[in-house]
Amino acid sequence: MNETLNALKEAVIVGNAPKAKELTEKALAENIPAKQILDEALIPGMTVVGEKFKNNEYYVPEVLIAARAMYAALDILRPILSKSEVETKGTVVIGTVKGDLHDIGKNLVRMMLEGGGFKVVDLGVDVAPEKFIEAIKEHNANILAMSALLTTTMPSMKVTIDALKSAGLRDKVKVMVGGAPVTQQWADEIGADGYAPDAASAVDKAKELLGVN
Ligand code: B1M
Repeated sequence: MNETLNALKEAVIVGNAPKAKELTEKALAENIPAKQILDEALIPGMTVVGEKFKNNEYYVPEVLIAARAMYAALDILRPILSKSEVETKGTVVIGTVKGDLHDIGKNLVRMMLEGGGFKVVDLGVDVAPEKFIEAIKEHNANILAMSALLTTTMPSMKVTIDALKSAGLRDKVKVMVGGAPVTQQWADEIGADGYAPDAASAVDKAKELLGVN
C-alpha cells in the first residue's frame, strides 16, 4: 500500500488531526485521487476504529478524537469529492427524535456512516416527524436513521414511521433505529427495517439494508 495513505490511515486510527490534514495534503500533492484517499485511508481507518469500539478497546473519547482526525482530512477532500460527484453508498437522513436532546451517540453514528462512505444529512436533535419527512424528500434519502435515548421519546419513532406512511414514503426509504433503550424487539414492534446496538454496527446495518458493500 502507498506509504502516505498508510500513514494517513494510522493518523485517523490514533486520532492525530494535524497529521491527518498534513498527510491528506501530501497525498493530493502526490496526485493520489481524492476518492482513493477516502477509500484506501479514511474509510479503512474509521473501520478499524469501529472495530476497536465494538471490542471495547476504544471508548467514546477515542472514537470522537479519531472522528475529528477523519473530519480534518474530509474537510480538505470534500470540495474535490463533491466536484467529481463520487458515488456514495447512499443518502442517510439522521436525527434524534422529537423531545430528545441526547446527541453524542447519534453523532458517533453519523461520523461512522460518513466514514463508511454514506452521504449523511444530520437534522440534529428534537426532530419532529414533519422535519424528517421534509428532509427525506429534499435529499431523496435512502435511509432514515432515528436515535432516541429516553424511554419517553421512543414512541416518537413510531409516530415518524406512521407519518412516513401517510406521506406515501414508507416504501421509498429504509428505517433504522437505535439508542440505549432501543432494542430489536422495539424495532420489530414499530415496523422499522433495522436496528443497530452501536455506531459500528449501524454502518453494517445500513449497508445490509441497501444491499451494498
Ligand atoms: Co440524559 N438520560 N437526560 N442527558 N443521559 C440518560 C439517557 C439516562 C439513561 C440517565 C439515567 O437516568 N441513568 C436517562 C434516561 C432514562 C430513561 O429514559 N430510561 C436520562 C435522562 C432521564 C435525562 C433527562 C430527562 C434528565 C433531566 O433533565 N431530568 C434529560 C432529558 C433531556 C432531553 O433529552 N429532553 C437528560 C439530559 C442529558 C444531558 C443534556 C445532560 C446529556 C446529553 C448531552 C448530549 O447528548 N449532548 C445527557 C447524558 C450525557 C446522558 C447519559 C449520561 C449518557 C448518554 C450518552 O451520550 N451515552 C445517559 C446515561 C447513560 O447512558 N449512561 C443519559 C454515550 C453514547 C455514545 O451512547 O447515546 O447510547 P448512546 O449511543 C450509542 C448507541 O446507543 C448507539 O450507538 C451509539 C454509539 O455506540 N446508537 C445508535 C445511538 N443512536 C443510534 C442510532 C442508530 C443505531 C445506533 O441507528 C439509527
